[in-house]
Amino acid sequence: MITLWGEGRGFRVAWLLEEMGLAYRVRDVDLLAGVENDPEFLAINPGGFIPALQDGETIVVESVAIMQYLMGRHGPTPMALDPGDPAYGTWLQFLVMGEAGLMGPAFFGHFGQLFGDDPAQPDWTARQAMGIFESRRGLVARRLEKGPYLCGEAFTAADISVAYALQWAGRTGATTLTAAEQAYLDRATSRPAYDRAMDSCKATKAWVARAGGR
Ligand SMILES: N[C@@H](CCC(=O)N[C@@H](CS)C(=O)NCC(=O)O)C(=O)O
Repeated sequence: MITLWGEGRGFRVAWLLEEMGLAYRVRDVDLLAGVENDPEFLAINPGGFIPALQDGETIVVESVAIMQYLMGRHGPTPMALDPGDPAYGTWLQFLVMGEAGLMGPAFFGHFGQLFGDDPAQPDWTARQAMGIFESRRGLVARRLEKGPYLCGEAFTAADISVAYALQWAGRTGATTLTAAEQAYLDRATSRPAYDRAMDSCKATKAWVARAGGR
């Protein structure tokens, strides 16, 4: 049985697990309670961050690496494009960019602005991080002018990676989503696998409900 340790970006993993029809359980990890109080989790990821995936003897951290692991180890799946597919490069680019160019920068940019020394005057790092988020977001917008999903007509894991980041940015107030981004998220999250992942990720579901979303 696959175990997903922790939610947060682990929601991406739960969504993919549901899309692939793989059995799993979610083990809650409460970072706010102090990860040092959770030795069972620290034995899985001594780094103390979430998510982590446990699949038999294999443990993987980094949400996008976990996604690639699942598609490689438990595929084939329509969530992954074949290297021979003309859109393979685009797929890989947006799969990685969802975290490296969107979620990571938005997290540090937004919280750097909110909790920096002077919220009225965000420092260089916070401004730079939000600038990176905005430029990558522009690439997503240009891509979505060409089709309903990042790789055209087919919904893939690249959409899970990017949609999670856009949702987070909208929910936290890091940005105001455009009508096109909102329409994209509405399409992506209308999938039954999304609802099932929400049901598995109880902390995420509660947070989203507090934020007034779905
Ligand atoms: N790039 C990582 C980011 C992981 C990350 O920052 N997770 C947050 C919660 S969603 C966390 O555990 N923060 C505490 C820490 O990094 O020590 C991923 O995609 O999995």
